[in-house]
Amino acid sequence: MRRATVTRKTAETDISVEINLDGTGMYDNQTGVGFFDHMLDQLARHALIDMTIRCAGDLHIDDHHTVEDVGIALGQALTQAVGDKRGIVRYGACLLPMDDALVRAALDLSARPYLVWKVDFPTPQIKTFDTELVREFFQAFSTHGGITLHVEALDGINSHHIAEAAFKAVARALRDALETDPRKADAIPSTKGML
Ligand SMILES: [Mn+2]
Repeated sequence: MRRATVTRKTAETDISVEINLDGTGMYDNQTGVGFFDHMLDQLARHALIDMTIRCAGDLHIDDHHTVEDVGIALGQALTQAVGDKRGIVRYGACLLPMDDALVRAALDLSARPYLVWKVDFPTPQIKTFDTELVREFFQAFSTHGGITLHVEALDGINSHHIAEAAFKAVARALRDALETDPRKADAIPSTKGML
């Protein structure tokens, strides 16, 4: 089983992340930011990653440190759990509709972090959650997870749907990338011989 546990404590946040990449998408995510928990639940459920996250963050300031630092810790956990990437598919992509929203995600578990983010939100907030933090999460997650990640919203008029479609699209792409390639289960998926 590809599992990892990461704890990360700073003056701003105190985080624990437990994941199992070979799970069934069970989740228990409690960060103190309701909408963000809802998004992390989508990531777990649709990537079929078992995920338990706790964060005690400085929410009296705003949600920024909590969202960014959970992205860092979750990315670190992914890097640990995926190990040398032997036998995995490596690439994944998904075109995901959710009502009005349509989001495309394509990713490479390359160890070369790069984020292309073309997602505009029609509103600056979803309830009290700042929509600009969605990008902050994926920037941190892709950097520390070693992911080349492209996300583009092709359509959408509702911020909740656009954000949720983005998380689900990345989740589905991640699920495919993490699968074992049945024709090459014993090899690192690179002509370089390492990733
Ligand atoms: Mn929702």
